[in-house]
Amino acid sequence: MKKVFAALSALLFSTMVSLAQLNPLPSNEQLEWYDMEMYAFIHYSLNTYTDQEWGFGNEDLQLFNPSDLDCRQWARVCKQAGMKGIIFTAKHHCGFCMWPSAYTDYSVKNTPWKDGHGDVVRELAEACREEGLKFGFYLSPWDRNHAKYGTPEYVTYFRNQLRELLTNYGDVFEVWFDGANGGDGWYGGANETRRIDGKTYYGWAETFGLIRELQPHALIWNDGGDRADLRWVGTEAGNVGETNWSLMPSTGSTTYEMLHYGVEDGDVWCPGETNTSIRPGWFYHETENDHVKSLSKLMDTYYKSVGRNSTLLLNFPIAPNGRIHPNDSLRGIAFKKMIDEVFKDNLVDNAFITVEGNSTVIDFGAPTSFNRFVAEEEIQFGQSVKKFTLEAKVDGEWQPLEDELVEEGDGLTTIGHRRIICFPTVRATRLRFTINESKFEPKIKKLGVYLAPELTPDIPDSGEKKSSGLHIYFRKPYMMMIDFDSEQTFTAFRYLPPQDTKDGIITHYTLSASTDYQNWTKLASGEFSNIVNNPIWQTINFEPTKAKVFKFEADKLSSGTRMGYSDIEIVKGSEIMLKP
Ligand code: FUL
Repeated sequence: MKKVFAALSALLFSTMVSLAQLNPLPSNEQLEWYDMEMYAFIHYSLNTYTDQEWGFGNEDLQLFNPSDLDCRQWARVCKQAGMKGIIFTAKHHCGFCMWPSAYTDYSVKNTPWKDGHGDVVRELAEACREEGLKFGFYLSPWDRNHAKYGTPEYVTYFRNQLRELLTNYGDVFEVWFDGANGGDGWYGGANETRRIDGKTYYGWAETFGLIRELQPHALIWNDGGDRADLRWVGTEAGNVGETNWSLMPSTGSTTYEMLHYGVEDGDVWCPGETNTSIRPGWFYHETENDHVKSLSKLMDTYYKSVGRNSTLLLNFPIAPNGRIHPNDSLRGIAFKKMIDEVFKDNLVDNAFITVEGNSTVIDFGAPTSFNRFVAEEEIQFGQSVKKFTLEAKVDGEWQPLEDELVEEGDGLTTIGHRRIICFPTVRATRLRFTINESKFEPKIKKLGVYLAPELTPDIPDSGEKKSSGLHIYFRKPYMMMIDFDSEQTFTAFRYLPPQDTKDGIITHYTLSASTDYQNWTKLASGEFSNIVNNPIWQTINFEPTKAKVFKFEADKLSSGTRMGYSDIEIVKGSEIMLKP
């Protein structure tokens, strides 16, 4: 009898396991995470004082001495901007620790700030608790300061730091392991390039185990190895695919397509988190103060993240004085106000609903204007909907509606936790929502119909390509020449990498100038940090230089064999531009 029972329970267990594999489900922590909708990233480190995106690892500790560091201001601003938590760069690639780690001297404890007695991580964790925000941290696996980076000793160091952060600062909701890994750096003075295999070097299974043990409710974000709880969406531009499955295969490498659209028949729940910055860069640069994203851009980002079965991790950089700059805070707060405004009145609340087969008809009783549709699945039972349609009854005729934010097709594919569809305002008596294809019996939790105020689109810059007025030619696939009719004085060179492909993006460059094509002066050489994931304008400043021709060489490309560009600008005159 016992044997029969054991066999039956084994059968039941294996059926449950295979059912779970067929329809993987989110954990409670993942369900809570979706409901956070938006939370903030905060980028702050020595880079803030060197005007860099990636520090090399040898930046002077004396630079860190903010006059007015106020983590409560960060938390208040983030809360007012609708953020439900903060993920802080406890350590960025430069290796500088924003807490007094016992395992390195390269931290706040050896800076003039508070005479070395300060701890930014502690101040922020406390501020978050006071404001009712969740707290998380970013710990860069890549460390350009550490002498042992690349050896097993560094992995022990990395885990020791992780342990400090997981035990000394209260509850942690998310741990973020950046995928940028290995390359050149200071490495304790070695000043060399070190390559590691991001999938194996850090021993992710054991590293994750530490987190599970010390903070069992923390979600792990990782794009460089074993599948974690959350995935990158393949871009830092602030959008995930309109088709967005929360599933991934539990093992194996991931392509951009998998990250951006998820994998319909994946065997683990691993939803995409959409990360982007409120400005072009992740760190503060004074030159970007007038480039804080507009309200319409932020709303577009919201629709393409929270509105596509994802969450939005929106970065606020800290300015050198130790506070969020007013331009960013005002825009962030206006963003939250606009979201509240758009979703203030759900027109479904006063409508009459009927269900006809796979269709739900929302009858408004009279011609009603609207331009947003929202649907939510009961995702605790899995993600089911593959394809749906929307139709509005205008003057007695059914008219199809399409997602105006997608370039191809009608965009009406997956739903998941929440799907928001934007379309031009229609005046209709009814709206029909039909589920055409699903993986299993779908369960819809909520429907919404709204009338969003019209937003003036971004004021675009003239859109004119600056390079079109330049005489550009290539001597070699990795050497660009730009020549002018006459000798003139120049002060800066600007490069906008290709925007639609990673091929040809220059990550390391040399720039030289000449007045006669014979004698060349090297003006600069170096790295364009994070240019692959965030392909924004890069500025190379130099002392006012007389030149007739510039030689711009690609010392290293991200991929491909030919240097690429979207735009080039060469600044004349005597005024030096600030970076970037
Ligand atoms: C990237 C990093 O290299 C950037 O500096 C930034 O931290 C961003 C969030 O992730 O991969």
